[in-house]
Amino acid sequence: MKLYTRWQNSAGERVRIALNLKGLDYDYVSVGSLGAQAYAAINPQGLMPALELDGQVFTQSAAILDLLETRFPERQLLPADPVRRAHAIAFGAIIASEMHALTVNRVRKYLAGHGIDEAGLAQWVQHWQGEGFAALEALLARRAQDWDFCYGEVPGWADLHLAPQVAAARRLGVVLERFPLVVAITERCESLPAFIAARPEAQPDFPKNAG
Ligand SMILES: N[C@@H](CCC(=O)N[C@@H](CS)C(=O)NCC(=O)O)C(=O)O
Repeated sequence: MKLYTRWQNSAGERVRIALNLKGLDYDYVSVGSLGAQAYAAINPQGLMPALELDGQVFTQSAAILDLLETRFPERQLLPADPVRRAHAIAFGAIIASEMHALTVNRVRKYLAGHGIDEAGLAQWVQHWQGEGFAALEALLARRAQDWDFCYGEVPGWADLHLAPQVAAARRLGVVLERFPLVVAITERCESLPAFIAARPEAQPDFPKNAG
């Protein structure tokens, strides 16, 4: 199994955490080591991550996570209970489909190239991240139980979306004090080997001069 990713790739970090939680070995392929054309032949969208499994390439982190969940079911990432499962999927979708999609680097670059200045960009990021984290915090506050992780006593689908998004928000200067449950659960995740090994600084292509 090959994972095409890059050290700083929060969608890829979700998949790295999932692979680690499931205890699956994989080959890390740094997309930077391939030319853009070579990678476009692997993933026509040119985005990371992509997963190669059984001779096929799979793209989009949500689809990759679903594939891993069904193909390697031994350590389930989604709760078995259908209600909790739906909440966990919704939680991940808020992050992947809305918060991340609206503030990802290429969107910020596009806005910057279309007359939005630095203050406007910061406002854009604060708005979408703030709105997203407020929804996540509210969802966590109304859970059926005060679990240690988002939707259970072990980390899973929702948590592997949350931790990379919090890290990205911190990089973008988003203030998270208003979201104590988000922060507490993220800190719990950040102390676990599966999450630590997925962090940007733990990746083989992490630049030596990066902070
Ligand atoms: N919806 C996609 C998002 C993938 C995505 O936007 N990846 C970013 C990095 S986190 C990327 O490849 N950026 C490179 C680029 O925009 O050229 C997924 O969940 O896999």
